[in-house]
Amino acid sequence: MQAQAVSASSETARPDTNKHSGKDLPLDTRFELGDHITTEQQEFLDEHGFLVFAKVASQEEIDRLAKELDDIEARWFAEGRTEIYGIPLFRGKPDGKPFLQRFPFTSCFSDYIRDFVRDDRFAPVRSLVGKNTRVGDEEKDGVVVNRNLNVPGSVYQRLGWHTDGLRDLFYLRMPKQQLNVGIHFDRVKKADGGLRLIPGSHTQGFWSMCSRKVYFVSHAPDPEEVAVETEPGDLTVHDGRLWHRVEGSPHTGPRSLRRSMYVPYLTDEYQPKGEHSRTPLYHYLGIALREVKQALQTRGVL
Ligand SMILES: O=C(O)CCC(=O)C(=O)O
Ligand SMILES: [Fe+2]
Repeated sequence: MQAQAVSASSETARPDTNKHSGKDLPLDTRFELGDHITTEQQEFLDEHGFLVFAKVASQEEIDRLAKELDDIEARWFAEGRTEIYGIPLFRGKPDGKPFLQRFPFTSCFSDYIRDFVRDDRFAPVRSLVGKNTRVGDEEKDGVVVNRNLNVPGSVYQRLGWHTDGLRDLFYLRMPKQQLNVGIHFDRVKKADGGLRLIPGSHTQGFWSMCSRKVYFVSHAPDPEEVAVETEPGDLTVHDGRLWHRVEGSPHTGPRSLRRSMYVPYLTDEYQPKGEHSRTPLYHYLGIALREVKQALQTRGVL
């Protein structure tokens, strides 16, 4: 079965009325971010585990964020960095030129990004996470930017099925709600790949969360998945307990570029990382896989 598309063409700018329950709104509803979260929006999130807010950032802001990334990339290359605060950089080599594909902790390296993620417009989104949220600039992986690209030499075209609660599952505890707030830089329609998620899977039980898919290995479309379509500047919120994946772009070259920025708004115990933080074990597996992939690509096997 084909994934439904959460489409840009559906209604936007829904007024704050509560004539019907947010649960009944179409899965492709694009909400408008106002100065508070409406009842409908909260009900939609509770039911389905995600929300899409249309055009929360302007094109100028997206362009500026993209430029900040280029500057950070140049700086990290000049310094010969392979990891930041223990988190490895995903470094592809499209056309033989180094290209970073996952940037952790960006707000520690750009004042613009640091200020941007603290802008007042995000206050209602932060209120979804909790009462006194902080920006986790140097916690977890910080403000992360992904650059998916489909060209030979890319190390990050797509991402397999997962929930973001793997660490908790490892310790045999049920992950708590963790809301991921993403800013999307590019126009990505269902046919362009992009974020896929299984609505409602955030309320699944422990074993389903462990075993419904093979973490990161399984890429096959699910009959219940929806495709989250985005326009530049859209903001998405998804519950980390949802099953989700990133479908690779069928295009190649620049047309396949997909950039997403995730902001950790946190309420739990402050756990900062720094220059001397150790690399989490599971990242070594990722490093090895990316190296094998690149070696195979270089030899023309992939
Ligand atoms: O790129 C995205 O939109 C999602 C990435 C993701 O799910 C993750 O990094 O855990
Ligand atoms: Fe994820």
